[in-house]
Amino acid sequence: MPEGLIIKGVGGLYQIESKEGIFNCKIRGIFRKKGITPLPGDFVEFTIINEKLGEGWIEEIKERKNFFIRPPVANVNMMAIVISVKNPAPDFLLADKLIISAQRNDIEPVIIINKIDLSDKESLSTIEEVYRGTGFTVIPMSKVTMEGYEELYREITNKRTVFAGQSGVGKSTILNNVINSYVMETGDVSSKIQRGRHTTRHVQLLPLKCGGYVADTPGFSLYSLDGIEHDELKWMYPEFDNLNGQCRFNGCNHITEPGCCVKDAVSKVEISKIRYNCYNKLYEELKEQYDKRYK
Ligand SMILES: Nc1nc2c(ncn2[C@@H]2O[C@H](COP(=O)(O)OP(=O)(O)O)[C@@H](O)[C@H]2O)c(=O)[nH]1
Ligand SMILES: [Mg+2]
Ligand SMILES: [Zn+2]
Repeated sequence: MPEGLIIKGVGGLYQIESKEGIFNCKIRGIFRKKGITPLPGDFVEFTIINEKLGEGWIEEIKERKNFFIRPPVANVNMMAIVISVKNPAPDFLLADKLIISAQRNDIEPVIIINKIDLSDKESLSTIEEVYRGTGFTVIPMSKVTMEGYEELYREITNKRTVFAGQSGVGKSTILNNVINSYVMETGDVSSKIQRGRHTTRHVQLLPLKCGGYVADTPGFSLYSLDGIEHDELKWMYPEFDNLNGQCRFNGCNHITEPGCCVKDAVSKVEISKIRYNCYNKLYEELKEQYDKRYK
């Protein structure tokens, strides 16, 4: 049976990219009965009804590595987390939530510091400093100087990437520039018209020239950290992980425990105070949820 990737779904019709070409497929009723809705990013098996018209049926949805409901997309393996140097000022807490969500879903985070044309070198390096210990890729970018675009393109090549971050940081601007420079022309032209209206709530995977896809979404933000326990949070901070086992107490959560090497590293400015403060806030949030659950 032919296999393919759903690149968009509108009104019960799913566009599938496959070795056999592009097909518009419906889904068998059995999926609806089971409450399964195919998502862009799903790998599927399908049967061809009409080769010429490119029509078919989705017969099977392969197991997902991850999926999101808002925006609806599956099997993401790269999340470009966008903050801007100013207008708006960086929301480090939201960035951490997104980074954690990415890590939990086995998605590689890449951090974009956008609008660097609006900042001096010093403010930029202060922000870069926050993520220095994480090991994540950080890309300073600007639509004015076009800095960072080549590097971003290298990072997202052969990946399925979503863009996430606070409103106004420049996600649509970056995505549009990426689409203009790096998305294959042979794609669906109607997608470009839709994009202009900025009203689409549908996700579309756009094929990159050198392989991979970017997801054109109405924006991806996240306000909760469902399903993570307070005492697991520390594993989501790679710069703490490096000091693993060096605290006085086994299982130290790096909050109020004495002899904590993480707090030590923060006071020596070896770990970013901003990251540590975000950790503290999120830890408190999760601890509160935990305490409520077990009261
Ligand atoms: N100075 C400057 N402005 C930018 C840059 N990128 C985006 N903007 C502006 O920031 C505003 C919000 O951008 P938009 O892409 O809509 O942000 P989104 O809400 O994250 O999708 C727009 O007025 C953009 O022109 C940049 O690199 N430098
Ligand atoms: Mg936008
Ligand atoms: Zn500790």
